[in-house]
Amino acid sequence: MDRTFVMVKPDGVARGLIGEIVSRFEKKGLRLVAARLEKLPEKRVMEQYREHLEKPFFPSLRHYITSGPVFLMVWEGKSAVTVVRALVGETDPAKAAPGTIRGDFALDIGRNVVHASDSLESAKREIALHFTQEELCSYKRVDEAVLYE
Ligand code: IDP
Ligand code: MG
Repeated sequence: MDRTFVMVKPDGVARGLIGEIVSRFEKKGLRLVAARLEKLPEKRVMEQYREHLEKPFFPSLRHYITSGPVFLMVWEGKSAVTVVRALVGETDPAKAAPGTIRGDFALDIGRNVVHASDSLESAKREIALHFTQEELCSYKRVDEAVLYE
């Protein structure tokens, strides 16, 4: 079982897409382990996007991510990192396939609705950045007996 970090960005929250996005991961069979609605402090945004600090788009990314509340989540399941990235779609919504979250709900790379960890390593780092160990819930879905071989 892997864990991954997912965040509905301020545009997604403001557009009322939290439920739709949560629903897609639930239907896939993933298990929600933690969640919180929060306006991110600058410091955590810098940590979250540390690989992009020097990129030309970073100032606008930082401004946008702190412009309103985000919905932070941890999802767990078989190959969760890979599965969630596939459900989210490509970074640029213009290239994201229909059926993906970005493919279905976004137009602009700077307003692409959702973030998801890109590797197990970044998932581990991002989960620890936003959640304490105590906030990560341990339970089973009743359908897990038939979801897995
Ligand atoms: P990802 O979110 O698909 O992992 P990254 O390359 O890690 O994509 O970029 C992080 C975020 O930075 C993107 O989701 C997007 O919001 C923003 N971003 C990336 N590239 C650009 C760009 O060229 N212009 C504006 N924003 C960008
Ligand atoms: Mg990324």
